[in-house]
Amino acid sequence: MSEEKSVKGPKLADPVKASIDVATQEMIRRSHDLGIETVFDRAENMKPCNIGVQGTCCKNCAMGPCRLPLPKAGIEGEDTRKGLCGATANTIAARNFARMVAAGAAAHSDHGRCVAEVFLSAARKETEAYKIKDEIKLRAVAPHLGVETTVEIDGEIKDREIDEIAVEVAEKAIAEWGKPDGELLYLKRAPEPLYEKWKKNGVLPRNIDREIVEIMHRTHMGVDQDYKNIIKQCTRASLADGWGGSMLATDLQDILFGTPSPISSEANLGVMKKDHVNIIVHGHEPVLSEMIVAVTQKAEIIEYAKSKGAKGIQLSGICCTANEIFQRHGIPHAGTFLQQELAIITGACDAMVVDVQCVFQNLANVAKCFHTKIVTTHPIAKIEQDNVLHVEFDEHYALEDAEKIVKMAIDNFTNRGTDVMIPQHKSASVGGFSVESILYHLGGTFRGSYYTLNDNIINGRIRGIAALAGCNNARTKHNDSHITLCKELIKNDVIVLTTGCNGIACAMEGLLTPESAAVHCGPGLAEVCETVGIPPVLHMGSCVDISRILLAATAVVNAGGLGKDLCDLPAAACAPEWMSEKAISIGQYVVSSGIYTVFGVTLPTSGAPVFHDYLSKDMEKIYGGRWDIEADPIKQAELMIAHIDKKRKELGIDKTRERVLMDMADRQALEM
Ligand code: SF4
Ligand code: MSK
Repeated sequence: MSEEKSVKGPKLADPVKASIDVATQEMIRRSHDLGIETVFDRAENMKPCNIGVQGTCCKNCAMGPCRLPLPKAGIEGEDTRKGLCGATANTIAARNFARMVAAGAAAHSDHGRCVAEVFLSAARKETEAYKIKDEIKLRAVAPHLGVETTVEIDGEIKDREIDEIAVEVAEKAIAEWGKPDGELLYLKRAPEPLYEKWKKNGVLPRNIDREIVEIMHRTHMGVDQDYKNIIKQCTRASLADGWGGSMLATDLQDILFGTPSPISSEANLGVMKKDHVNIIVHGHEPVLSEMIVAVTQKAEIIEYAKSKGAKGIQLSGICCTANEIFQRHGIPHAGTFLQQELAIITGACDAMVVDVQCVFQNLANVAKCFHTKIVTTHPIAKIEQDNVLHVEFDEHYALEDAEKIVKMAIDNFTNRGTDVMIPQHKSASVGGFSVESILYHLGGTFRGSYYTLNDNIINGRIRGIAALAGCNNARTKHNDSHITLCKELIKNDVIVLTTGCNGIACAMEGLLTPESAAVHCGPGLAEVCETVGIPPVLHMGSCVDISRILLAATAVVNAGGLGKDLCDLPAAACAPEWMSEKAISIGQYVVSSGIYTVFGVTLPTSGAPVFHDYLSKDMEKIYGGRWDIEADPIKQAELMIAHIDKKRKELGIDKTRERVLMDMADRQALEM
């Protein structure tokens, strides 16, 4: 039964209506008992602006804001709505959408740039803290950036020194943000027909920064006033994110910190420990969190914690920082985006260490009610409240900075009050499914391709592939769509690849375990999972790691039998609870890469139906992928499965068949 407290003043969220997660519900109740406001309550008291939701409010000059809501009766005849300058609803919605793409691409790509700069310091041996960890991946990535891995000496081909390769890779990578000519080097990693499609349509990104800057120029008052032309630039900037900044971030992080391979852990607020120093890292860049992991594992630091009366140090994470250290070290997830305030409300969080993106300013207000120290670490992301500490992280003194932060948290353990309540709920999880580790599990080192995965898709045991990603959104029930959609897909034999907060939600629900296959999957997928020993939901990392999904999909194409382009695959994507501008950039590059993509919640295009139709219909004719909008998670699954079935039919694999081992000739016969 739902509950709502009737008190005067601001409305309080109903815990049962706010989240499907019992730990979250418990902590919302506790926040009410303690009189602490959270995002769930704010969502009750502030409703979104209807015109903003429709995407048709323009504030790009001081003659506005010009607001162009859709008339209640709809548009009959010609759409005569216009702003003071004459901008149409389509122009305004497209400009707003483009600015979201620019912000999202900037966030991912600036993250990538930061990693590239640290990588260069490590390659040049200017820092002791960071070293090249995965030499195999460095050698694999180098050719994609035009860096030779071998050298001819006296007529003999020899491997080049790893340090030499690393410096050159770093320099080539950094150049991708601002080189004066050419195109992004990673674009050629895409299947050839897709690359050619981008080329033909004039959307090959020139460099990462330029495409983002150009969006800001084109959407300035009085510049680009053709929604189709604006969306073309959205495609170019978003590709610079997915196949540029994000992909570089993933590769360089893997080389520096290790390419993920399957690793087990736990997820939800119950991972916090009452008798331990609890440190939570939150944000996105593993450059900082990797150092915190290293410091918290040092024997003398653990001893220091014990000297303060703690039994040890419990490190956990929120948002994509959590995904980064989960996939490489098995550090547990404390929760998703919407649980950040709740982690402090446990009373047991001694320090929350944040860097960039998805960090609530209200953390500072919540922390005021407890002993929790909020530590900002990034020069571009400070919080103005005076109870927030800023320890600026410098890669040249990374371990020292991390040690300072960890010791601060340990010292703060003794200030913890007695009113501590950590929900007991947590679930086991297995993550670390990089493109490389999927190759090991679902491919075959023998053939060096995704052979087994393709074989199981062709024979129908696996119906198709779904990529799930994205945030939580306080306008929808926390984790409800993530979990309902995911369960519906695996029930229908669709294997799920997950990143971001969707991955954390699935971890909290126990869907990242091989055992969950027998409980939740259709018979085909269950059999594959059981045979290979994998979960039906493969956690592939953080938001920038959606680049892994692009490359995994490319590997599936290259393995043969499922078409020649990403748009041929029986695959679909969804961000059921999205909220961030990064999600819009992701959606645009996934669609422009040929994948049918459903967004939940709402899309800021509804006030401009012609523009919306362009995204949801016309884009498919150009790139093979298209946007769709559907708030109901069961319907999202139905749409995705219908698309997967359509692609199976086009591939000629729509008839359920007995499993047959196919040789290359059979596969070639299936090629379109
Ligand atoms: Fe209004 Fe045009 Fe200015 Fe936008 S750019 S605020 S539509 S006058
Ligand atoms: S953290 S962008 S809330 S997925 Fe990448 Fe989660 Fe969305 Fe932030």
